[in-house]
Amino acid sequence: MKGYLVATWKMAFESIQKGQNLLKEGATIHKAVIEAVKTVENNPLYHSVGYGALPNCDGEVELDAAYMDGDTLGFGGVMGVKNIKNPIEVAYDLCHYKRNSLLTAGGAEEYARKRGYEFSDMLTDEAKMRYEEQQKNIDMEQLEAYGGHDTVCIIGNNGSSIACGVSTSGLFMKLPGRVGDSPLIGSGCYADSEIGAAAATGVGEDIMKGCLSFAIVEKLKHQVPVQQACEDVLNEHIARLNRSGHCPGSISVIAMDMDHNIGAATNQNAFPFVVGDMEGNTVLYIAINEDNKMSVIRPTQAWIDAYEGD
Ligand code: SD4
Repeated sequence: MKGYLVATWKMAFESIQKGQNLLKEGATIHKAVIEAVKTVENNPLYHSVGYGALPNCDGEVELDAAYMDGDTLGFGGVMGVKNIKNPIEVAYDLCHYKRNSLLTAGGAEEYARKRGYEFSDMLTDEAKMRYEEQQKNIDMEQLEAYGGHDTVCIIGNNGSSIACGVSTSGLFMKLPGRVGDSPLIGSGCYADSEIGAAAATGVGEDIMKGCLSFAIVEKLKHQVPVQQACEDVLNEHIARLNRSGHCPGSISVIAMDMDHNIGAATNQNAFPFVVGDMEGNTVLYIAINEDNKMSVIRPTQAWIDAYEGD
């Protein structure tokens, strides 16, 4: 499949439509990606990104976001920020500088305040309720990324420029201050307009062990086709984790090359992702992993109706 935009998870459907409309109106790839990510951040129905995201084990919403501009290799990221309405905007802002690219918690919040970004209480009543229900049974070693809890990663490519934006609240019930792969260049995302881009979602601790986004872009650099690159990197990494005796958590990846070819892979039964294609359509696909054999298909309406994640 080919497209201008690709995003993790079904929840990104409207945001990809938004990005496509912006591109049609002549917006830059950066504007299209940022506005698309913001659409997910602003929707309280999605429990892992921006407003409405699930909190850490102290009941506080801590958000991570990153942006990488494939033209300049400029990247920016914020980690563990509270009450910044659109963390992706601050990450994008930071990608323009050669220093101070990654800011954490208080420093990031102070920067955002000085630069005039909007602040808002990000904890919804529903997220608070889920937190109270969950509190009785947490095992820090078993925290998982799924069960309706997913990071948005959006890659956009206008043929000459590629970029990637990522936004997440990380893992539900994480320790305060915990940071996953999402805001880290090479792990959560990587973009190079001479090659392509990749992004990851799932258990950050396991994704970081393989710097998966960078690893996929490296394969693209050596002319491995994009679907193959996603599958090879994921399978090799899962095998490596298994050899170390470490049972890997959930991991899914997306990637795009500069010819707009798209790939996706997962170690889950099914991983939904959305493509804004070359004909102007917005299409939901699922990557399916059956006994380590990957396929990418369009889901049936019955599958969509039964889907319970974001
Ligand atoms: C993290 N990778 O913080 C993120 C969480 C995620 O789907 O992707 N959830 O580890």
